[in-house]
Amino acid sequence: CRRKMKEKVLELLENATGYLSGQYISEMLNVSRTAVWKNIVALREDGYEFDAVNKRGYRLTKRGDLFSEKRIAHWLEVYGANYRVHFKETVNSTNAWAKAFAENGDENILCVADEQSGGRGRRGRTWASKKGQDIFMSLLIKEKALKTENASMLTLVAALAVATGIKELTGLEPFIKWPNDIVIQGKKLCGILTEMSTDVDGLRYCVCGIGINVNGKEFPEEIKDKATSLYLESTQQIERAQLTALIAKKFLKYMAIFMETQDFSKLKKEYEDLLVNRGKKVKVLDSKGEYIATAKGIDERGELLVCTEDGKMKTIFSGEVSVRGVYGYC
Ligand code: BT5
Repeated sequence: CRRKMKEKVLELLENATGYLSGQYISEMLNVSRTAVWKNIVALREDGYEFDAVNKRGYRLTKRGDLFSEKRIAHWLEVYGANYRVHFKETVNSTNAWAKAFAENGDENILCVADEQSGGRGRRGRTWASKKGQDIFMSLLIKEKALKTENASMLTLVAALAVATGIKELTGLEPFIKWPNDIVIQGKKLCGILTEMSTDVDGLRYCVCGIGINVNGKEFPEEIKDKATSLYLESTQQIERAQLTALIAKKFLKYMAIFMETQDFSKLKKEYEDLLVNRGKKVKVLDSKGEYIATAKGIDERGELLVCTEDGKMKTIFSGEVSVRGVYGYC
C-alpha cells in the first residue's frame, strides 16, 4: 500500500517540469500534506533526491531505486518488451513462483521479487537473496517448438541477455563464466538457474531464473571473497526496475535468434567475445577427477571446448562438470 502511494508521488514529480507544491500533490492524490511529506522521506530512502524550496515545493533532482511492479511495467513499455510482470516484496523463490504460473496455463510471465527467503542455486546450493538491493527475476518460457534436448542452452541465452543488458545500462564490462555465471573483475555478479518441466509429449515449459547483485555493499562471510555487485564495481546506484526490464527485453531478442536454429550457430561469436576464460587455462572437475586445459570457446550446442595439455580437444557438457580458473574462481 505504502509502495503504491510512493509510486504515485514519484510519478507526479517525474512528470512535472518544475516544482510541485506539497499542497498540489496532496490535492491530486487526495491525501494529507503530512502523508506527502512522509512519502518524500520514504523516496529519499530509496535513493531519490529532491530539491525542496519554501513556498515552491519539491523538484526531483536524482533518480533512485523504487522497485515495484509498476516501475518494471513502465520500463518494459519503454523497451517494448511484452511480458506480464508480477512482483512481490518477498517470495520463497521466483523460479518456484513462475512455475506456479506455468502450471496455471499462463504465458509471457516475468516474476520479480525484492527478497527471496529460499533463493536457489544449482544442485541444491543456495542463492543469497537479501532484501532491498538485488534483482531476483524469473522468465517463463513456453515455446512449443523448443525441443527438450535444446532447453539447457537457455542458460546461455539468458547469460547473453544479462551481460549485454548490464553493459548497456552501466557501461561496465561484465563477462560470462560458462555456463551460468556473470562475472566482473574475477568475482561473481550474477547466477542463472534454468529449470524445465517435461512430460511424454516433450517440453512443457522452462523457467530461467536470474539473480543479480545490484546495489548491495556487503555479502555473507562465505561468499564475500568471490561475490561482487554493480554498486561495488561502479559506485553508482542502479534502478533495478530498469535493469530488470532491459534484461527481459534482451532475452526476447536473443531467444528469437536462438529459436531460428535451436542452437548457438548465430550467437556463438557474440557469446565467445564475452567468455571470461577464452584462451585461458582452466581447471576442469568431472566425475573422474580434475585436469588442466585451455578454454577455446563454445560449439553450436553451447558446450565448452577445451584443449587438454596433451593437445586433445574435448567438449564439456554443463551438467557434469565444474570449470574454474587455475588461480581462482574464473
Ligand atoms: C547459481 O547457482 O549461480 C544460480 C543462481 C540463480 C539465482 C536465481 S535468483 C532468481 C531465481 N530464483 C531462485 O531461487 N534462483 C534463481 P550455482 O552455480 O550453483 O551457484 C551457487 C553458489 O554461488 C553458492 O553456492 C555460493 O557459493 C554462490 N553464491 C550464492 N549467493 C550468491 C550471490 N548473491 N552472489 C554471488 N555468489 C553467490
